[in-house]
Amino acid sequence: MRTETPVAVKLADYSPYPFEIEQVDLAFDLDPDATKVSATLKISRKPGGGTAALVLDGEALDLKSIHLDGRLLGPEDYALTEKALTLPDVPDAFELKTIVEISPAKNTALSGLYISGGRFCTQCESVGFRRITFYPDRPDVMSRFFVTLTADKAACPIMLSNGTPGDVQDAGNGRHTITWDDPHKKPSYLFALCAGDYDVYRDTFTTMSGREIALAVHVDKGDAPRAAWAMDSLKRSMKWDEDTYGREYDLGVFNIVAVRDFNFGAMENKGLNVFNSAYVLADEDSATDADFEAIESIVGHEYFHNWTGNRITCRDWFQLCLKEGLTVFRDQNFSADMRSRPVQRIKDVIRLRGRQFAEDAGPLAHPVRPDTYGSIDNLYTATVYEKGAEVIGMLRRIIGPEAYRKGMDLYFERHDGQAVTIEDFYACFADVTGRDFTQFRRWYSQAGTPQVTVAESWNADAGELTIQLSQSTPPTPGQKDKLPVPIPLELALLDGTGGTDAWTVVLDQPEMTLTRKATGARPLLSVNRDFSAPIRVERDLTRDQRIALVVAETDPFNQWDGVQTLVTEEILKLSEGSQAQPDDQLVDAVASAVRKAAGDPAFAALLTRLPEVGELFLERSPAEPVALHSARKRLQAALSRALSDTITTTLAAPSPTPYEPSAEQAGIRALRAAFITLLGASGAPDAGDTLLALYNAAPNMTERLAAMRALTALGTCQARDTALADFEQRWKHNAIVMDKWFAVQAGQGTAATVAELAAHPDFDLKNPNRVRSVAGVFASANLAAFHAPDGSGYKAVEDIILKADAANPALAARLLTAFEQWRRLEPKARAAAEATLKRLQNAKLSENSADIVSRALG
Ligand code: 0A1
Ligand code: ZN
Repeated sequence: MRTETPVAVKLADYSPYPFEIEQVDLAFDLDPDATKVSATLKISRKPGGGTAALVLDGEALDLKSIHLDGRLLGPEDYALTEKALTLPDVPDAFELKTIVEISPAKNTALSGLYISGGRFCTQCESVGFRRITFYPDRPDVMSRFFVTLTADKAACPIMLSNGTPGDVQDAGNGRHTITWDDPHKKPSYLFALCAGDYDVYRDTFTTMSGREIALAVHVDKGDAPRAAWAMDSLKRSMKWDEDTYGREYDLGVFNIVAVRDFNFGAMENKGLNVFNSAYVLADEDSATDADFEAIESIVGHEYFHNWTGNRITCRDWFQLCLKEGLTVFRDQNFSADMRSRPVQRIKDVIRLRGRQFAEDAGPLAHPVRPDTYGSIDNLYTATVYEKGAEVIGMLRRIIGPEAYRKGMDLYFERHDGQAVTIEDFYACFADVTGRDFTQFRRWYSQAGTPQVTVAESWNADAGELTIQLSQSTPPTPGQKDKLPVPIPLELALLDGTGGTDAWTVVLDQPEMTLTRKATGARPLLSVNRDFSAPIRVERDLTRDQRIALVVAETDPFNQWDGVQTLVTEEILKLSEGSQAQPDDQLVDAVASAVRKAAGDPAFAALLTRLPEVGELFLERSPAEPVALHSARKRLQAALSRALSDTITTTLAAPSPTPYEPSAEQAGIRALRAAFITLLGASGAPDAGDTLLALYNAAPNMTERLAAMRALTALGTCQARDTALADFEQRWKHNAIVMDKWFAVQAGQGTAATVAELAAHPDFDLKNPNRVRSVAGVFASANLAAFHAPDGSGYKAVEDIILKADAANPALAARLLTAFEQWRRLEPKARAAAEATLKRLQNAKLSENSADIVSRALG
């Protein structure tokens, strides 16, 4: 039997909820198998609310009783379906009390109340609250919550919810009870509870108005020392939001809880952020610098949601980018301020191009604010998050930092405590600038990555460069014709000796011609500096012109991007012949850029990076991942040989001690790790021994993992086996670190490797991190094997998806997005991918997964 794809929800159908929920009193009698939830709602009909029935969402709830103003209702008073409870006839103001029973231990979907690592926790965004109690589970219904938790004293010495705690009271029978009061009205998706036995890492933060906030990070027993960096990141986030946006924290306590089983990175519940433990725990032995960086950014992201998401939330889920795009923009700037701004920009763009550009170029493309969706869980996409952040960045570039800050101040002042729309947000910027953002808002309604074509001509007599710009956006599903969007383009004329004449234009027409005077010889034109807009730039330049531009470039982003373009073109060329060898001149140019950047090792490390097959893929149709992978390897080997002396000298120097997770030290290690990778790619006969020696001597996880990954890339050999066995032995008791062991192998091996890893005793289908580290990494970062022409890669992933889907639809649906590029593939892989998708379409899939499969095929 096949599952029907979900019914589409439409933005145009929005209508306000007819009732006000003035107050919610929730009482949980926590038990893993049978938790009793009693909910008392003070409800009043909104003025003009007519005679509408009261409809409450509810799923997988075992209803025990309903009282209306103290009167027990019978089945004749309400209608109960699998998705809702309807009371057709209710007064204008009343109190409704429902009692339901749920089973956290059986909840494998990780939405609603579940158990992870033996402790209770919740995940309510977007629609998990309805799996806890009957409620209008939509973000525009905001209410005051009081939450009473009762649990076994021994199993749950700590019981947390949103807001401020009252005193713990004895409840008899070895149980105790506590009430949490959240003074801020909130939507149900921000509700959370966590209860269990934790180790707690505590600290305090004094806000700009002098209030002392009690901070606590709750982790597994024995893990407290590894929570220090998360705490440090939290305190820096709190200070940054005060300094940069004037936003102060608004409760007396702020709690973080780390859980092992979590579908996403973390969740911004009011005053009680719940984190995937991979984004909380770190120390030099067990975490890489990339892990430290990710923790800093995610802790910041969730904290920043307190204002952009919680105090002001979304009217409906179509407005998801209102909180997510804006909050990603805020966390990216936090990271840039904590570290190097240009390096951060490059990393943000790598992520955007790798994930969002791919999404925009395939069947799952959708606007930043879609006007229809099937399954809400599938809307947490790179487009909503990453492109959503780029759009805020463009807004800021167009109006300038001061007007941006004024607009944000007005937004906070005008909409505090409300659930609003993108239109409300832009009205604030229109009011402070007097500008009209109607055309700008096309960035929210049109999918697809705009392409800007740049042509130039030089008039030597007039000393004038004429620049012709044109834009077009390719068709995407459901959107054939596109209108021009306003594209802020940062441009500069470079004289080759460091002289830079920079300015910004907003390309808001299909075509535009500019002229710019220059003194002296013909200048070089630098376009989309700092990646000022999320576009693809098309320029007809020769390789020599591109090299000259890289040499003359004064914008670090464009310098890096110029190298990326050069190496991309080279790999694409190499992929046309299996024996073709890289051009020496090109390799030397890249090697020399790397050497020149030695003073900024984090930047130098990025210069050694070759685009991933996933990015190269987008430049070809039909695309041959196997040929692209092989071409990429050949260029990597050539670059390794060209840099061999530099690599040897750099790696012979000691790694910085004592270890600090600072940006400065991380930069030095990033270059060391990049050189370890290149060393492995050299093709030298002794590479295995050298890498094993580096693996054994590595003083931190960043370098150890780089060595293990490089060894794994060598294929089957003794040195690789020795390192993998050693790593497993050392870390078998630490799941987060073991995820790396699984991921390294899935990222380099074949379908057989995936099958082997899935058969490992520590492979756990119920743990999203573990499933992602095998199937997710294989399908998104090992494209030559995933898209193997014989279909073996698809089969390996299909087997895992089918099993995962039965337990956790959100997880399986996300894995399925890896199929999104199937139409672009060479004929054999394409046929195998299509056959797989069709098989999946006929399987009994969850709504989430069916939604992705039908859109991918669509
Ligand atoms: N709002 C969170 C992301 C998130 C979304 C959905 C989840 O479960 C279905 C969990 C987390 C964030 O942006 O961090
Ligand atoms: Zn978020």
